[in-house]
Amino acid sequence: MRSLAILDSTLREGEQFIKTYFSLEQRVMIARLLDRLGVTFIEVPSPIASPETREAIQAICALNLSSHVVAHVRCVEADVQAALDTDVYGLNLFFGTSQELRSYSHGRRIEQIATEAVPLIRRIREAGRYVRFSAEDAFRSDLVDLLTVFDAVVDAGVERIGLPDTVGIATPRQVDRLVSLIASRYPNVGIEFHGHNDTGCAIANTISAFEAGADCLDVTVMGIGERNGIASLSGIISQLYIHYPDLLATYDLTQLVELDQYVADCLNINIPYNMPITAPSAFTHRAGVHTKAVLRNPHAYEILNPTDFGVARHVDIGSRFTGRYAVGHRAVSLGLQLTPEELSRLTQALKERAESGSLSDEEVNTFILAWYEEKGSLVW
Ligand code: HCA
Ligand code: CU
Repeated sequence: MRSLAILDSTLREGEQFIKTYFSLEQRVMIARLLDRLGVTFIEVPSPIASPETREAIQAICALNLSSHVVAHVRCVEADVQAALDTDVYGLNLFFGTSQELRSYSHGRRIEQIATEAVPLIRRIREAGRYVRFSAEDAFRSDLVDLLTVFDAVVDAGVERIGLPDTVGIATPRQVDRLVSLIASRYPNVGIEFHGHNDTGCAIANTISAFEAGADCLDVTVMGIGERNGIASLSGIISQLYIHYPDLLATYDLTQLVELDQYVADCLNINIPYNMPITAPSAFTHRAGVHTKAVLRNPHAYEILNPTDFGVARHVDIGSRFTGRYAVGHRAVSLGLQLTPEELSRLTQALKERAESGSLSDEEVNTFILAWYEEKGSLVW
């Protein structure tokens, strides 16, 4: 079986999201929750960012988690030294290789990038730490430039090379091609993929990278990050759960909802309505056609079993699209016996009532009970 590492970057990329500010206590709590879930890597910012950040990194390292703590650092002597002076497991180096970043960000030529990165990689290896090198903006980089840099850093001893789609420009097919090419050229190092969501392709691109040979996938909780973020942890987990369940054997998936909710609370936001698995409506069924089938067998419209994630399925019957079968089911759960003819009339009445606005579960129950009593008074 292939192995796969999930790298969660909520504490690094996630802090680059406009709404994020994590206190020390929150950073530590997020690391604990990620560890409980079972991610392989927890990425933290460079300790050079601030004394508070350094303190948080050390506090997280002191937890002795099973997840490996890796610091995201520029290929700069001072940054590397600061990270080596902490107890992190490893260093995730990055250097922009595209024309855009070389012109407007750091101003280096390709040869200079390799020359500056190589001694730092050697140093990190000599210090006995894990090291990964990412070519920032890989998908807008010239292929020859990319290979020039990767040849040098692989030779210097990196354990993984990173292919970030920094601006979210790639299509799943482009990701497949580049990752396949890099995987066949460097069979002895791992490949990490980091996909931004500017065009909504982050999850698709990240899965495409895995299928093409990447062995480390970057995510953040709810996909938070720079601009509109990267692939979400729950999105990647949902795909793996369906297509590669063995890779999640060591994960405790029941932690996911608590983790997303915790980070949402830190940010003072709701979990987005379309978040895989953790959205409040992720397991809610509404239309009559759906609810009928789901009540017979959830598998009809569900590919993820909510109980595996510690959450409950919800069958909504308070809309104008409600159906007889689901309404009958609810009536039975309320202890009512209805004839087929009564059930048809009740369903019709409920649909008419819902034309002026959907009803909550409680409102539906009240409506059904009131309708039943009314019917009784008409009968008796
Ligand atoms: C950044 C850019 C980065 C780095 C990813 C990586 C990106 O915010 O510094 O190190 O692999 O998207 O390129 O997040
Ligand atoms: Cu990024």
